[in-house]
Amino acid sequence: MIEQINTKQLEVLSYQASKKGKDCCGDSFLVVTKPDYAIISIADGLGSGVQAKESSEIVMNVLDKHHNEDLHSILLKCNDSLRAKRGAAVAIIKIYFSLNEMVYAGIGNIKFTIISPSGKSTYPLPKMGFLSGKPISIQIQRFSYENESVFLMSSDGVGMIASKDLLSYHHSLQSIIDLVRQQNNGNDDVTVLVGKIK
Ligand SMILES: [Mn+2]
Repeated sequence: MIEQINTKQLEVLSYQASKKGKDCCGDSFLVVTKPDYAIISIADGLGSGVQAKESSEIVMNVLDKHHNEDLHSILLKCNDSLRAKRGAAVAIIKIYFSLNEMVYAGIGNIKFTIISPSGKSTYPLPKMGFLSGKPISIQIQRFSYENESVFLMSSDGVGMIASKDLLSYHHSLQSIIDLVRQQNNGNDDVTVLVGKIK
């Protein structure tokens, strides 16, 4: 399933597929676009199937309700929401358009890379672990970006695709999605968000 979001400031394409033999994907994602900021996030529920989906969906629902808050308090709320649930890995970016800045926080294995028009790539590393209601240490990373930067966020089912290659300017957003689809072997849930900040 491919979905597209296109606003004045942001274009995002998403692709999601379930693990082979599963009728639902344990990953969830959310894109929120506002005039002055945007939120982009993927959560990967531990395991697969319905219980994984439940955890990742809870996180996205919390995020959807609190996207106007700062990333630190959003993450604490997401973590709290998973008490007595399976748990989830998550990465969130919040883009502040007028500042040309974004903040990033990640816990667990969701990859995020952003490449500037001149080819400079930034890939903030997540903290190890996952959200499960237990105390977490949150690390917020803030960096500036140039307009026309391209980014990729993906769950671990996307595997060993070099994001640098993916994001080279020879590819359109659609061709990046096509490449991910071609390489998908069905061994895990797959979620990918590729976007361009205009
Ligand atoms: Mn996974």
